[in-house]
Amino acid sequence: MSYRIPESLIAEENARRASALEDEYAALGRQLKRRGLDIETITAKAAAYAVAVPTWGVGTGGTRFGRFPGAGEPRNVFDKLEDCATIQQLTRVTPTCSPHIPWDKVGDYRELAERAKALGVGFDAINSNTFQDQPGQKLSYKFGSLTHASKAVRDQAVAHNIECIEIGEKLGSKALTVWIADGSNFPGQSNLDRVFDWYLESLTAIYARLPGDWRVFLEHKLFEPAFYSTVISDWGTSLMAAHALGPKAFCLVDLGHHAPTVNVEQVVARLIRAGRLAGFHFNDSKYGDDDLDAGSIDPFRLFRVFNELVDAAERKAPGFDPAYMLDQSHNVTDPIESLMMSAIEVQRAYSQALAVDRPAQKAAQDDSDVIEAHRLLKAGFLTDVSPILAEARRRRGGAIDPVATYRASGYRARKAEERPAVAGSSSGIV
Ligand code: RM4
Ligand code: RM4
Ligand code: MN
Ligand code: MN
Repeated sequence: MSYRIPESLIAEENARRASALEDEYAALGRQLKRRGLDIETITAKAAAYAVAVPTWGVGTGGTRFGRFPGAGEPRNVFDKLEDCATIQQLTRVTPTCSPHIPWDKVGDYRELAERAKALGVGFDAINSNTFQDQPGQKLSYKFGSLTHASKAVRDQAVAHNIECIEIGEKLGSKALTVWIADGSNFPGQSNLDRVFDWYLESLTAIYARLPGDWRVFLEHKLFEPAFYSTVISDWGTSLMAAHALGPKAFCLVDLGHHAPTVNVEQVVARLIRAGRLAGFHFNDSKYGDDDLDAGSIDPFRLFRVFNELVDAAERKAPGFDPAYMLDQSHNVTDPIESLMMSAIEVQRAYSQALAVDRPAQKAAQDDSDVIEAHRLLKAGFLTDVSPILAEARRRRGGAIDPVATYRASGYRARKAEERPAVAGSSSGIV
């Protein structure tokens, strides 16, 4: 039997922290009340919030220079599900995981779906992969996939995406996320207009196979691995494609996929206005697509994104139903610890955005009172909502302090014994 953290350990750990939490929660409640805000409303919303864990995130990642595997890494998708379930068990904010094909390919998807159910996790959007060649694959993606100059390669990439939809149906997914590495490294290498035609042609074929209640998420990225041009480089290109494809096509915002000074929250506001915001791949970055832990570099940016989301939810923006996912690479940390922290950082940004006095801010905006409007926004960001997050976890059976509880359990050491390292493990981004 593989090790799972006993509920009794969570209860014991929580008991030691319960009275401090009660004290801090009551104090925060009083503070918020003085500001005209109700703590219980924010706690209920924070508790109902969910963000999906990427299955590829629970393995140790790497860079093009190397990868330093961690102990007890998941060796296959069943191991990955266990780790995802542990993250959910302690944080209660990650009830689903987002699978990646073929990294998570298995012979029997019914067995996989049953295992997930038994572990208490569901499946979010399924991700296709035409940015690597797989063993035994007939044609190479070296020079592109859905936009390759050869029709045969494009057809192969389309067929892979359709296979992903079929797998996703068996797992209970309701969306396909398409990120392609297609682009060029040299000016003149490809025709910037023609590749977009091929993209639309390929995506049209994939779109035609979407089940009625499915959506397709188009993920843009400005550079890497193509270093001169990327076919779906930015939200404008993504939105053009979504419009051309139809109402089930939406634009996915991976926070790391923009130029460093881009105002991402404004991109989010525009996509909401267009009714085409698919959702997010949360992560953080300092220089480029660094795939660092969400909220570790610029928590204020994360907050500003959520400020737009809360605003959209409160004004009931038409078609507003974003899917929330993490997408980051853990090269030097225990991925479970990183993912727990990141999920909580995302939930924190949401809760801080709920702590903005919006009617007062609107009045300040209408008066062109710049400082007051900004001050009200910052008041939300500067609210230490930690007691709200801990209380939301506690009420749902999670850990008041997930990282401390995880460490106390010795989970990783147990997995190191249970999961002897295998050559060519499919875990992580390598
Ligand atoms: C580094 C650096 C070093 C080189 C390695 C492979 O970025 O440029 O000089 O040895 O790459
Ligand atoms: C890409 C992109 C995709 C992810 C891969 C692994 O940069 O963010 O969403 O599937 O990485
Ligand atoms: Mn991504
Ligand atoms: Mn990325």
